[in-house]
Amino acid sequence: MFKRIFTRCAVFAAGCAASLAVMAAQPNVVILATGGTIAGAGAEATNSATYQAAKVPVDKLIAGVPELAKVAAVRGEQVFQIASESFTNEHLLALGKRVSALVKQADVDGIVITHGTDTLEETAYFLNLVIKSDKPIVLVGSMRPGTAMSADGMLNLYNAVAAAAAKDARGKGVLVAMNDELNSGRDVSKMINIQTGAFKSPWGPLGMIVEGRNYWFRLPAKRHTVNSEFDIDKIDSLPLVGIAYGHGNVADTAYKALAASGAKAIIHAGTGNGSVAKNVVAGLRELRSQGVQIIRSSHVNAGGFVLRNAEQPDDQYDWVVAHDLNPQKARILATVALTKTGDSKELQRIFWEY
Ligand code: DAS
Repeated sequence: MFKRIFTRCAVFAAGCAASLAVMAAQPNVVILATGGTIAGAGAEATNSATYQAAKVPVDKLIAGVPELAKVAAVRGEQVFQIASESFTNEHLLALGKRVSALVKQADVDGIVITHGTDTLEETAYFLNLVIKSDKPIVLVGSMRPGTAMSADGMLNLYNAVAAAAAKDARGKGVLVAMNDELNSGRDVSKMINIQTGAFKSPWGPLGMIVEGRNYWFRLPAKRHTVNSEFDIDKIDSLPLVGIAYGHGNVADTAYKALAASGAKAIIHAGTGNGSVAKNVVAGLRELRSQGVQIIRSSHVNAGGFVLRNAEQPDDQYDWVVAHDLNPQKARILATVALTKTGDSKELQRIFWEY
């Protein structure tokens, strides 16, 4: 009888040791939840677009994907519970500082941020610029709430955690895991606002994630994270930068209103090659003379590309071009860059390098 009890204890102890060994071997991933559709809920399974965002708490998100435990030891923090169109510069700063504190911890191997899809691309680029770590930081959202048929949030979250737990995701900058793709936080944008394949990079994804494994095809070419000159720990406020849309029959009204509201820079979301209507040029030059930075971007959807002195004499007007960054990305870079310099030539260098 003693022999049987001893054998059972030995088996139990071996089981505990094995599970402890697995847990000890598993990477530690922290999920920072901010809200969005991935935390959304609709009334019916047919409601793929009619729902309330930012309802489901992080512990329920984690409980909803038990398979996460197979790829990482996961814990969650509810940083915000908002729809991401309502993100402010203060939200960006608070989230950035939490990420910065966590990546410094030896018991944190990677971070996942669940986020609304509307401004996910902005937050991803912001963190790409200011977090001084090569640990994987992966943003993830969903295009459908978890209550809908063929919801995409569960698999997106599983993929994001698997990527954040993987050593081969280190040093690639901030990543976005949506629809089985791994995109650069710099390049990716929400190109279609109703499909699970909404997120695209004009220059293609960095890789794919299939059944929890990463497959890489290219690396980021621009400066990010550890080789960025910006550091969230040295930023305590972010300047106001506005965006004004270029279109037919445009006037300089919006540009002047943004400047009057205190914008330190205005992103011109221009047509084509960031073109500026001739009856807006004088207004922009006047704002530049008052110290407001003018940054030409393009609102061409699948990827604008603005060249200096192509259709506008940027050297003569002392304007900056946003290179391949769309207006919302250009706003993020200008906001971060202006924490360090107000010199337009320095700003242009930064737009070429980041
Ligand atoms: N309102 C959107 C947001 O929170 C919902 C979503 O698509 O995540 O960004």
